[in-house]
Amino acid sequence: MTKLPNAKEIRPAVNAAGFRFAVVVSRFNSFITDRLLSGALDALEAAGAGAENIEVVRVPGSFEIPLVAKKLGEAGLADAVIAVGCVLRGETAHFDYVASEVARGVQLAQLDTGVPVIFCVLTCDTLEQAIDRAGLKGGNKGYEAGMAAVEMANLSKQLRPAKSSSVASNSAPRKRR
Ligand code: INI
Repeated sequence: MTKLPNAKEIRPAVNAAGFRFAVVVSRFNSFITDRLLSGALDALEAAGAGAENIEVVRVPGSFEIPLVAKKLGEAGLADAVIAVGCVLRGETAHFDYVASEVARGVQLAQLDTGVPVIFCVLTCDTLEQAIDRAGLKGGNKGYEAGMAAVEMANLSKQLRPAKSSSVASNSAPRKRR
């Protein structure tokens, strides 16, 4: 049981109305990424996002996702971006480079711009594993990503810096000089 039952908790709403979203989708492995995209769009629609507030941008491969996510964030075109890709392990080290760079780049994009970028890039050993995660057999990671985007858009709005500092209210009033 918690020792501080009255501690303040910031709970983001799961309501997408009024927010703008962008989905950056890799064409590489589109058999999988198209399904992840559908899942993400289903989630945004279920949460109340308007179609006119959703932008879908396609890129050649997962490696290209971070740059576009960053540009969307910088341009203020979205309250949250969803990065959709699928990297499948092949016989060479290419997988490792693409997988690690897209993860690193997506994290940098959101930290640099302050706009949440949801990581919906599958990194799988086999096509079978990707199929399992793209809603063809079980759950769709795209749907989860869509919901995460709605939550992060709300949370970011709630955590926007206030015009007058609320921290200051905890400290002694400053004397005028
Ligand atoms: N891109 C992917 O999204 N998934 C892959 O599995 C993949 N593999 O295996 O090569 C892949 N390669 C393309 C890469 O993302 C770039 O588009 C390409 O290297 C051009 O920069």
